[in-house]
Amino acid sequence: MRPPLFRRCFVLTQSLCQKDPREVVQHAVDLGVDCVQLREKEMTSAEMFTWGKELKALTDQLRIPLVINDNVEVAQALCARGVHVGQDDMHADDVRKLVGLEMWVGLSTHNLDQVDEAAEFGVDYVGFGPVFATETKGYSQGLGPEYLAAALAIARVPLVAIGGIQEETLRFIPDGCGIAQSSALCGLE
Ligand code: 3NM
Repeated sequence: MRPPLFRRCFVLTQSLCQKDPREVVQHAVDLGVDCVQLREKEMTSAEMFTWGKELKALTDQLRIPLVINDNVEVAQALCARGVHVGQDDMHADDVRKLVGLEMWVGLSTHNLDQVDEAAEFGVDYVGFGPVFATETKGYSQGLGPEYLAAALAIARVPLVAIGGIQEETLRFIPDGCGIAQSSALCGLE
């Protein structure tokens, strides 16, 4: 399998941050974050572009990639490193056709079939979750670390575990698996 593109992704939503999100990003990078995904489901494209432009300048300065959740147009306008889509967003195949080969395409997956088929869509990595229960997305139960290990075993592209990954749950994540975290990092003081 190809090596991971990043090891620890900060899934950033401005409204979840306890402090100025710019400071939170800086702090997260000091803790080892090597990718930021901008996930702003409530913002208009224009709002996302304005905020994303500022964030892009910051991530460029910090020399880490910026990935945009769901909005291909904003990702392209910002010259972001990648775009991440869910199962109900634009199909990963169509995203790839739009963005070409230079931009990363990431896809959220939630079961083994989705992990297996993702490679056919030419994605660069898959997110897999929720591994643990998480209030961020309203999941009261996670898929569990054993199912994560099964997903990792069949994945043909790098896999990033997501959902409820906190200090206490980190030790259940197998080697070779990237992680993506939202609340654990948005809550940084
Ligand atoms: N996607 P936290 S779980 C954005 O299962 C997201 O695909 C998930 O936030 C998936 O780190 C999730 O606070 C929430 O649990 C991640």
